[in-house]
Amino acid sequence: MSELRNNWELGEIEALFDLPFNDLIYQAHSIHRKNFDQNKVQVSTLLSIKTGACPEDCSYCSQSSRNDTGLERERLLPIEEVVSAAKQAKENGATRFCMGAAWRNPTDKSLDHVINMIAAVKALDMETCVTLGMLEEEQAKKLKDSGLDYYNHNLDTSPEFYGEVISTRTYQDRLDTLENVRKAGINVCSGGILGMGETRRDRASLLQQLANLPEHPASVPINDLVQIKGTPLDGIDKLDSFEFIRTVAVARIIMPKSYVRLSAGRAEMNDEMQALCFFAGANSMFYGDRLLTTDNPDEDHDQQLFRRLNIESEKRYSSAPVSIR
Ligand code: SAM
Ligand code: DTB
Ligand code: SF4
Repeated sequence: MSELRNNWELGEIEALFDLPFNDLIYQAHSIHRKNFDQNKVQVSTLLSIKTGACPEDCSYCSQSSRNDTGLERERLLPIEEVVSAAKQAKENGATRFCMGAAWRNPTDKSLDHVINMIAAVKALDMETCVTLGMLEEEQAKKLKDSGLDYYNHNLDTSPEFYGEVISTRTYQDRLDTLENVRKAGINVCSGGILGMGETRRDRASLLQQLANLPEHPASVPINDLVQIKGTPLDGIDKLDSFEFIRTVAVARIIMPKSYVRLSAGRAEMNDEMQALCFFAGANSMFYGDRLLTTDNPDEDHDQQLFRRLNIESEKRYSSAPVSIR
């Protein structure tokens, strides 16, 4: 059994990043196969349940009202639309349905609507995940009582680089939300975005923050920035593919039992790069031709990729909390 550590020093993580590429992915893959079936990938499908007009100023996001991205705003979706999208996702093979809302935080009234959605999706025997922005302790408890399995709330980047990306909420706000989620007994899903102009040290520092939380997040989404016209980060230099794969590998090594999710940005990755990410320890991904507001590879393509790599999607309809201790 691999040892789970919550006391990673930045220098140790940077040293992993600095390893020769082959040594790094060999180490990551060895840890991966000790902890998981290396030929299985968990698949989640996303749905934007409330789109656009977000008061936050995240400089990567199509949904911030500060960014003139031409996105049409939508009100909270009716529950019937959510259920029909979830049914479709299940038919297509997803085991988890993730609902995202462009909010700074949910109001108590909107939370009640989301709670009804969670109950309806759970009734389809799917795992549920929501990402609704900052949460108070009481709100997290209500979500737990509704049977929610996962809450996604990303740290996004290192504490040092964070101020370059977002000014309307602090890093500590994010850590507080994660604490409220964890204390309520909901599985934490938290990761970040690469390719926003951060340094390798920032990537190491983001992973350090995640690994040194009191418990490793059950899932760690690693997003490659999707550049969106009208956002301040549009046009920034793309991150080198091998650096992305290195980050996946380091996440796998320092959080050996967490699901590492190959998240946004797959539409611009070739199949070979995705295969290397799976080898380096990614074992989850978003499946379905849409993320929240941008495109994801289409399902036929992903099914073909899985067949070419003999990868099976993980069938796991349990709603029991995943113990990663
Ligand atoms: N509004 C809520 C929040 O920010 O917590 C939930 C939805 S928000 C869209 C969820 C996450 O998606 C963000 O924290 C960010 O990590 C990721 N994301 C958003 N836009 C992205 C983009 N253009 N490229 C990559 N990841 C992105
Ligand atoms: C996460 O880390 N990535 C997902 C999910 N959590 C909510 C969102 C990606 C969004 C990509 C840009 C878009 O489609 O708007
Ligand atoms: Fe709003 Fe979330 Fe987009 Fe930030 S990432 S602007 S909080 S929807």
